[in-house]
Amino acid sequence: MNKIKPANQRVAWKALAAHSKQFNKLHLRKLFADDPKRGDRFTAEGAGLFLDYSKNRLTEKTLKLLLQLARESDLRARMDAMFSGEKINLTENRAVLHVALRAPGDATILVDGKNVVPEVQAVLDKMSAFSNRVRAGEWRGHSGKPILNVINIGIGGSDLGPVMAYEALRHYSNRGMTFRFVSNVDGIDFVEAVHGLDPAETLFIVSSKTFTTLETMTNAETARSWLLNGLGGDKTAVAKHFVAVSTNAEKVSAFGIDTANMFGFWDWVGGRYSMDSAIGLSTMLAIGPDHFRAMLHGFHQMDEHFRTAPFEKNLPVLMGLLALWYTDFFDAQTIAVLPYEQYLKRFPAYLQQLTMESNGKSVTLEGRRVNYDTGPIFWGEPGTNGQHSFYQLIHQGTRLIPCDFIAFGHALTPLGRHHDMLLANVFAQAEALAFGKTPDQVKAEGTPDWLVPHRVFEGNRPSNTILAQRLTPEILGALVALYEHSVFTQGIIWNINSFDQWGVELGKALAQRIIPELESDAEPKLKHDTSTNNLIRRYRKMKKSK
Ligand code: G6Q
Repeated sequence: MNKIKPANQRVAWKALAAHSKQFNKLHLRKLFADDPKRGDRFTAEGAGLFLDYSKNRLTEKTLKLLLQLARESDLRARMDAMFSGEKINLTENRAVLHVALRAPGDATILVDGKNVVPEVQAVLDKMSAFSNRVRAGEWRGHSGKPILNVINIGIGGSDLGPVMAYEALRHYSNRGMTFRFVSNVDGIDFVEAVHGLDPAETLFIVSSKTFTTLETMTNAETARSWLLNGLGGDKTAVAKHFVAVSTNAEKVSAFGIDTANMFGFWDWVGGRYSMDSAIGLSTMLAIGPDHFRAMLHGFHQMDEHFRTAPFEKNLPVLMGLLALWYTDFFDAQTIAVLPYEQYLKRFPAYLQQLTMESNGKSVTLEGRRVNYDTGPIFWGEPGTNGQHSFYQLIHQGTRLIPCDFIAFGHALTPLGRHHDMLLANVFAQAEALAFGKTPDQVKAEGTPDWLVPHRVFEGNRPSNTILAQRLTPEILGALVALYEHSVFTQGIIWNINSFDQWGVELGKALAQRIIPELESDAEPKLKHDTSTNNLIRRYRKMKKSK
């Protein structure tokens, strides 16, 4: 590959570094006062989402330089490489083609000379046929009862997307069915997931790309025992109560699941980019194939927007650049994502994996240590709850925390004045963060002098506001794709691999070594550091004493 200039050696980066200094003095109050059109100017729309990014520390010049940085970083060419199936995940020698999962049926996307779109469509059709049968009560359990409970067993990318999508689209879900999710190897997760359920009416989806993941395989084995215990021990029951989502047919069959009931995907779908693949089977069972297809359409709309919109009007590009702007030029450590929509309560958790597993990297694609900051920490909670807890720090703390507010024009179930109040709050928060309250304003309210500093709001705290008409399956797809491509944009500029996750390996390997040390009857010869050795010994003692 071409030798790429370190990101911070690019002309635009250096210009941004110099330019960022002027923001020490430049307040959003002034930026708005000086430009009556600012609130219209810094907005963009695409795939049903409206982005207001005017309440950011930026001027036309900032935007120009950020866009120049994107161009200097070859963003357009790298996007084309991803969309055309090039193996841009260099460390795993894989294409990165989640966009193929939502491409229209007549599209052509080649991987190693083979069009993958027909295979994607075939899996979707198979998922649809299966979902329809289960939802209609035609797929019967071992004892002839219809399936009323679906439990997805998976972790990481095979869990967070499905849970988030189920919660987000619950309004559209079949309320006659129960959906639960088991991820943690902590047995309590399983115990609670099956609590009160009848095995005869329960279907397990074992979702694991590799079908080797410790947590998932442990939970799947436990689920099989639970089912067989509940159904009298007849092993043929497994076929009616277990299906698999995996790329590993051999392991699926070894577990005892008929590969006819396996839904496949491909190595070019990364775990955290897989909620729109067969990993979304639980989502499809909940909301039905039509809504699932609508979600894919929303993803695709945003893919097309990202691929074709000029950078200055391109939502993922703009959001990616803004995230980078604060991370690298203002030393911001985190970004808060604050959905004013209760159904999106798991969206921040989902985004944590998408953003941090993707861009939590400290070497470039060529393996050189970066000397600039990469992936910020993402976190958040739905509004208005967060307002009564951590917003204090965002408003008056010492740290700069850019916020993404997400809100909708309509509640899915309107209830009196609730929605107006909810939206009033989101607009008020963004306004308060940007403009704050000066000492003079505080004094003018009759506040005694000694109290004034405590009641001052500096303001100048940046935020994006994302609005959509209502939370539909399409809009959820567009929203997820927005963040996927924003993450991509950042990763390209930082010149890191957003698509591997070697950082999760070491702990996994060490745990495998420690498991027998905890379980062996004989006292093990421990060769860890003294802290780890002591902890292991103490745990062994704790196990023995009641
Ligand atoms: C995501 C990661 C990771 C993965 C889980 C589960 O991008 O690869 O979170 O999804 O480790 O892996 P399996 O699906 O193979 O069980």
